[in-house]
Amino acid sequence: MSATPDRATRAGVEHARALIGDARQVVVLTGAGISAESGVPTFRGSGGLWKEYRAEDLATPQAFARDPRLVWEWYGWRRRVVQQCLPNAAHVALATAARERGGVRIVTQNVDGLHATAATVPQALPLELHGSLFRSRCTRCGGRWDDRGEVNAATRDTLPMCAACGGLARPDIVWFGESLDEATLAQAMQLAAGAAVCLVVGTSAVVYPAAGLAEVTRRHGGSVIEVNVADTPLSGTAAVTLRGPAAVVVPHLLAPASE
Ligand code: BJW
Ligand code: ZN
Repeated sequence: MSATPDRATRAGVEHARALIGDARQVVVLTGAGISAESGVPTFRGSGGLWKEYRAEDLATPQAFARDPRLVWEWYGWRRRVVQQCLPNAAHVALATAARERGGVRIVTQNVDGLHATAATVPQALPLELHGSLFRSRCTRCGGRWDDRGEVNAATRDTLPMCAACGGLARPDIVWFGESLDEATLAQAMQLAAGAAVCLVVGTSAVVYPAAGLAEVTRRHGGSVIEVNVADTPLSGTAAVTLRGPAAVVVPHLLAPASE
């Protein structure tokens, strides 16, 4: 969508605004696309991380067991990239809606922390389904801690370690084949089931169980609104599909009626 949406898009935006306006509860499911305009690389599609790197080599427990240095080197680079990025207009519009309108909860697959940076009140903090780039976890004692530090992956001995037990640390991220935190997922499912609208922003909707949240809302009688620059498996069943960049479309959807 350009800055001046065409008629079809305007009708879609108005339909979506009406659905959101009428909804007591809105759950927002976000993916890497919402942070694209902040400069955070997405995973799939042209320019995505999985075009250059293999998920099997970097984002599985087997990869970490095989070569923790390689995996930490990649996460150290990702931390440095994301630390240069700021929330964009979509993150800010969602945080503002969560603060001012009430009944809006954000569930994110992203590990970049940008929703949390944009949040000014606790209800705007997201549920983070896949963990955080800025948290580490001990592979021995399971302790977790905030970690924004530079990663020195020169040798195995310089890798991040647990201050409590000296065990090897790992990124506190949910890799392929690993279970999501049970309580976080249960809360997300409950939000999706109780929402009149599931607003899905910038996800390819292929990674489960996150992608299933929109279907949970639909099965409970709610509507799905999708914002994405491309088609996804959700596009066909969504009540409204809006093609355009999140930082342009999302603020249009959530601006108060008088604007
Ligand atoms: C814009 C835009 C703009 C661009 N504006 N839009 C077969 C074998 C083994 C496992 C499975 C299997 N089948 C299913 C599974 C389960 C698996 C899974 O779903 N795999 C599928 C890929 C097939 N899921 C899991 O393993 C999960 N665990 C689990 O299910 O446990 C139980 C179980 C275990 C074992 C077997 C079966 C079940 C865990 C999933 C963890 C995902 N982790 C990652 C993190 C990686 C590393 C890291 O970040 O450091 O999470 S993978 C990666 O994908 C990351 C993301 O959160 C996730 C989703 O990606 P997302 O956000 O959708 O990004 P993209 O890049 O895919 O899409 C961006 C979108 O934005 C695109 O649509 C663009 O068009 C759009 N866009 N610019 C708006 N400006
Ligand atoms: Zn430990």
